[in-house]
Amino acid sequence: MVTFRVVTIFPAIIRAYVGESILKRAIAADLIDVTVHDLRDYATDKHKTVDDYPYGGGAGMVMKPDPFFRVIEEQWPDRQSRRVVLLSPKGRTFTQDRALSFSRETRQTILLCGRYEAIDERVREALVDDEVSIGDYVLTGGELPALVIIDAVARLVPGVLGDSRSSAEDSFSCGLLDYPHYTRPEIFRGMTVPPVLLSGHHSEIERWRRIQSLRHTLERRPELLERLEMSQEDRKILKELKEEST
Ligand code: JCZ
Repeated sequence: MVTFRVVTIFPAIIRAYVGESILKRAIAADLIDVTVHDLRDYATDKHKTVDDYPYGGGAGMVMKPDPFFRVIEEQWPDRQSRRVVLLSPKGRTFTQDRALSFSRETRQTILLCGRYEAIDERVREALVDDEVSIGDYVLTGGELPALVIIDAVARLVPGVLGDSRSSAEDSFSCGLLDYPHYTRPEIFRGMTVPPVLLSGHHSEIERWRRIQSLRHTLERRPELLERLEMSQEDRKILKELKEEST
């Protein structure tokens, strides 16, 4: 089972999200397990302080090391059975490939969510195995990144999506952006559905979808095409799409 342990001063943020929809079901079905640990419970003073002023001065507060050491040493003392992940804009970027490797992790994944300006460097030095960013923008804390990781990983665990949906068909799993989708009605506010989708010709529908995926990827994310394993047919379609745009 894939197990996430989230350390945060805002446990309600994590519980709210994993308590709904697909993650709620996956947890109830014992496909994944998420527990939330309030960092303040591991502060030792009467005000439950988890931050302090930075040595050397400067703006903002720094998270104290002691509560992190205490929660980890008390809850997960065995180094071999844990993988401590710090969420931070300084980490390596989280991708679909990394989501897949998290989904195959046998150790408990411990997600450390910071707040404030920074975290005492000795947490990294002594406790953190892996530092992960979800993208090049700055948030106010690690809770949303932790939820992004849990969400992206959970849907790759066999059984979580149900058998009618396969994560293998996703954008990024196949290396291309998704094609356009339509549902009823056939005409909505004067806008129609591409006739090929109503034709019942399955091979033509597949080809149309492949063309659309290649078109959108070429227009919006051309760098994804460099990593793609392309068939002769794909190469021909791409050549035509490139000629179209000139
Ligand atoms: C703690 N601010 C933790 C992570 N990818 C990404 N963007 N922003 C973060 C992040 C920001 C934070 C903290 C305070 C993570």
